[in-house]
Amino acid sequence: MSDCVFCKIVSKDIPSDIVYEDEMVVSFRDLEPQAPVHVLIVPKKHIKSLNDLAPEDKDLLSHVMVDVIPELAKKFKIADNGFRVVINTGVEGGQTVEHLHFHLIGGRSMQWPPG
Ligand code: D5M
Repeated sequence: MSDCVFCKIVSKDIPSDIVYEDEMVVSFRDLEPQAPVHVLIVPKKHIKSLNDLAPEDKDLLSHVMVDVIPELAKKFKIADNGFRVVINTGVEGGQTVEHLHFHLIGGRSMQWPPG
């Protein structure tokens, strides 16, 4: 999508601090970090939100959960102490960028409930 900021990061049309990339996803540091470790995992395919997944996206989702998040958690040394994965969805879910993304946040104790 030509006006999507995360598509522009995927295509390298705008810069980002990329920490991981493979054929399905790119991961980069969040511009507004909420913790010592805060990276976004973004599918290369433009999917608007969790509401817009199709059956063919199952491999992508399992890749993110089974491969990418554990690898990044190890890379940033947050696997043992724990971390949080957040998928804000829609207006009331707090989603501000309409391209599906997973926040991987760690390096401090988290609060519950979220704001
Ligand atoms: O989260 C969207 C997140 O995306 C928010 O934490 C800021 C981050 N963001 C927005 N633009 C950029 C760029 N260009 N680089 C890195 N991070 C960015 P949401 O869940 O939609 O509220």
